[in-house]
Amino acid sequence: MIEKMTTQTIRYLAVDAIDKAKSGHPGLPMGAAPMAKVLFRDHMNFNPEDPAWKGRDRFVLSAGHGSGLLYALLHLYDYGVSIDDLKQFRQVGSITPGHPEFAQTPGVETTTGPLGQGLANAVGMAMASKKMAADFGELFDNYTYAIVGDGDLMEGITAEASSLAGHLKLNKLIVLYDSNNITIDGRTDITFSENVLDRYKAYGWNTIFVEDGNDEEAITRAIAEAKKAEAPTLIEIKTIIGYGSPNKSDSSAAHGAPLGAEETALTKKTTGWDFEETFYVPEEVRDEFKKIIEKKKDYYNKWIAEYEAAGIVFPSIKEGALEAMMAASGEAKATRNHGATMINILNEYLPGLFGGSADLAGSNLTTIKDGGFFSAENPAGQNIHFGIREHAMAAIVNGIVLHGTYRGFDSTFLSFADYMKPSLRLAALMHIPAVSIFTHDSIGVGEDGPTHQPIEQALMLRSIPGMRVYRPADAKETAQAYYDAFTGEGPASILLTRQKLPELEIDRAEAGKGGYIAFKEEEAPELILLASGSELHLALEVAKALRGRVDTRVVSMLSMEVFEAQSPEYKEEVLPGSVRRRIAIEAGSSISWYRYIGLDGQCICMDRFGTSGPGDELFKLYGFTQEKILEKIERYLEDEG
Ligand SMILES: Cc1ncc(C[n+]2csc(CCOP(=O)(O)OP(=O)(O)O)c2C)c(N)n1
Ligand SMILES: [Mg+2]
Repeated sequence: MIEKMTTQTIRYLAVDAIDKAKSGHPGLPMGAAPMAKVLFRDHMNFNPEDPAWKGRDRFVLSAGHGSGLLYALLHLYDYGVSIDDLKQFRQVGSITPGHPEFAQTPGVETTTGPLGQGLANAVGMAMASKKMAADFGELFDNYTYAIVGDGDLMEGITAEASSLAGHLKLNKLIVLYDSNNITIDGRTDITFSENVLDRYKAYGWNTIFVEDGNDEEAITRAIAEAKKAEAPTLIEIKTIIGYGSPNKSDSSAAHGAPLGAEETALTKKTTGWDFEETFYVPEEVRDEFKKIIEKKKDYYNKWIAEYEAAGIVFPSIKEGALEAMMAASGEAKATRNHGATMINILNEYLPGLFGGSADLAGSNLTTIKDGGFFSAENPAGQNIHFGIREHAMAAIVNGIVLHGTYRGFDSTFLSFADYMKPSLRLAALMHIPAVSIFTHDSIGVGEDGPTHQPIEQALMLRSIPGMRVYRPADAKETAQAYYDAFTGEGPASILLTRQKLPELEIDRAEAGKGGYIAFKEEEAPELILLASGSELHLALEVAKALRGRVDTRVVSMLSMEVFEAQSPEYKEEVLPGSVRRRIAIEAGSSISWYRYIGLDGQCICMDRFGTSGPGDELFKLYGFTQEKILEKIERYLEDEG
């Protein structure tokens, strides 16, 4: 009796919250309540009083539209989500937003909603747990659980992440599949006909099938079995979406609209829930959850005692990283080569670097020497071979960072940043310090042609709120970019060249401010050239050639976002409002630059795709030479007067 009541309490807290909000997705919570209930009750180790406890099991609701289910559980487990909070579901400023959002609700491990991201985050979390166990001991060898729906399993990112998880034998990753054969447009037979468990077997996963999503005994047994496996496990659990609703269950009508007062009343009556009151939690149900919490706390206290006895010390940051990186520079090289130097110096100062490349390690140059490669056999490895799986790579790095101990990073060619965009966006939304290193910047890539020459990717990255984008011009700017990216707040992208660039002899005192004066005018600036990366060199040459003709200042725009964060006084000092003649030079889309050039300025940029050919010839072909730029400036000065 009490068992049925606890399950129904979870279901109807979600249903009532959705009805009250007149918005939300009741179908998943109603169908998946039993699996979530036994997972939390019988298997997950957690302590609501210490949500950041390093030894906790992680839970990801990848099917984030089912947020009502998670909030009901967080309420019943005393995470600080009150009945009033449930009544504020989906309202402005509430801790119960439409989809689960990291850092807004205690107990929410990651932001989910864009389908597929959550499972890939869970893979990253499971990798971080494996590494922690290898680095700091078995106390950290926790489980990672996820609930996914049909939608998650259709998404490509899930295939990438699951393939890697199988390869890495992440045996402590357990995924519950809410298999209800329904998505928004109807039954899954209109789009989805592969045998999912066979697919996962082929990925190297352990698979289990549970025929009846209401058979709580069978589900808890399946999870117990999964915990013994030597590979990650997918448990397909057949459920009925909107379970219990006479007119909406087993149809997409239950997916994304409130049941409504009438249907809710009918559903409650049909399923033997006789309480009139909405948001009702029977006393005996409250007592039941209290008992479970006490048991969880016993385990937690035992864990803490063992942890304290073990005297585990987490390494801390050493002072002096930026100085060491600045001192290492000097020789003219491609900025990707400077990057290789910087990440290896950083590794001596910053503990916990953990990341790698999507099959381009030899090109991205992001490998940590002597760090070893992470694998089933070597879970202490610091470098990750992600394989050619860019989208999952970025989401896995989010999972690694969210896990809380490691500084995750990824790398690929800049032109493939688009493959990662949905996960980069979520890193920014969560404001987590995931770092991406993108090499093979601009038409400088050359012979591989327009498919590989990024034109609009810097713009794309800069358009993500909270993403710090760095496009360094030489070794010292690369040092600054790496230091800032890995020690600052929120995500960062570093854009690096494949072609060699000269080393600049300029004052770097203000390089940490994102934009700074790289070449000072003789008396008062009559023209400002703004540039970043490889084009900064060109801008400096041009400014020197203009001596005597027009008094020119060059501003290096290493990072627009960092510059924007400076004081209005500093920004005015670097870009005085009175100087209206401004020219931005960047071998990429001009759109980023309009915020700086004003109505009287001009862009010398790349607003078209490039072509296959040697990089230096392409710079000539598209007008990125001193001569061509001087001609343009001459015309500009004539037009502007
Ligand atoms: C990337 C992405 N595409 C589309 C959506 C919109 N969407 C939300 S839920 C959903 C259907 C999901 O079906 P399923 O996972 O089976 O959930 P169920 O209907 O069973 O609750 C879709 C298409 C989304 N949230 N994310
Ligand atoms: Mg479904």
